[in-house]
Amino acid sequence: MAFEIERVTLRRLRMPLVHFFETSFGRTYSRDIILVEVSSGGLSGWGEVTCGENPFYNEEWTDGAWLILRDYVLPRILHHPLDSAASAGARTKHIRGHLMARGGVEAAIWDLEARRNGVPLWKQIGAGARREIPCGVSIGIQDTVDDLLVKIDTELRAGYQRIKIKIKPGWDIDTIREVRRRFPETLLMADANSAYTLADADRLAALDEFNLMMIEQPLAHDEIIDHAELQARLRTPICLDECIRSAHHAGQALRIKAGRIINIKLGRVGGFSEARAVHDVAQRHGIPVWCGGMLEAGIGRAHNIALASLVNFTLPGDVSASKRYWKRDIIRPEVEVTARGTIVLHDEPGFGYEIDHEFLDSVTVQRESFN
Ligand code: OSB
Ligand code: MG
Repeated sequence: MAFEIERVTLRRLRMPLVHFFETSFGRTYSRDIILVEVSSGGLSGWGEVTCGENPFYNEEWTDGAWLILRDYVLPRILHHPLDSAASAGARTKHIRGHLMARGGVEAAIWDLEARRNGVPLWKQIGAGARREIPCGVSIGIQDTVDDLLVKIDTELRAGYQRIKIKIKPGWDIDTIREVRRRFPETLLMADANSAYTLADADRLAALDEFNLMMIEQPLAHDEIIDHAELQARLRTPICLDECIRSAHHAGQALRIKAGRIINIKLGRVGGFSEARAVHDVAQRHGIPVWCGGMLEAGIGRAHNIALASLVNFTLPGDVSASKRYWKRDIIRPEVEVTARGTIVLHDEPGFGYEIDHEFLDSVTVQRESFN
């Protein structure tokens, strides 16, 4: 049944991380996160814009996302009849890029649609292939290898099924050798966030001996041809993250064998419709996917959990417990991980958790409603 978005509220939250998170492109101590609330017929759907505070992972950043939403996305969404959440993405297709900003709105509309139908979001997107999502953790670059080993040990004791560590030139071969010496059997992978070039192929091939599950996005954020060349020289599977922004990209990358695994991030591809399409392309190629993370607060985290219950999300993802990021999350209950290293799906309508409005208000630094 068609519906119309009558009001959109944007909120900008400021939430300090419990521990800094360092990647090859820099260190984050605190997150600035935009939440999108779309309202229609007395119901609200919620989405999270997953871009960083700086345009370093991709070109998007919080300040820019606010402006794109205000000036370009929301005018196309408000008071326009929508047949379904699946048709929402097309309303902003004329905007080049800015997929995380657009994806935050698209995801909110899916959440709204699920609530209108009284079903959990995972059901609304056609997922629910498993009741429990297998979970891994992403561990940033630390000040010392000892710090890293302690962190890995803590996460394994908590039950997480696989460990991803961030790497960059100088924090790679020797670091991974130490990790492997201490944890010979652990499912282990490394994420370079585009820190290398094809000239580093020998250095990356030296990682083959450590039996990594995969190396994530070793080369440029916008590059697939070099990844194909590198993959041909590595035994370790390459997992593509930054360079896959659409199902079309995924199809091209898999056709030229640029990687053997895809990390799907809801925001990076512009929302649930495209995430599902990327998932389907990978499945047709016999390529497994897993759900990436962007240090989300509770709402983005809950959306990731729904997404990760699609059938081809067969590998443990980067979706983990709220308490790894936040002293207190904006949802109740917080996202928790079982001793088996899984997150159990919730059955409530929409994204499946309550918003802790009092706490949300206390971390909101900017708010604007549009109607
Ligand atoms: O490349 O997967 C990435 C965080 C910010 C930006 C990029 C990435 C990440 C992570 C963290 O690896 C995943 C998470 O725990 O949310
Ligand atoms: Mg990554």
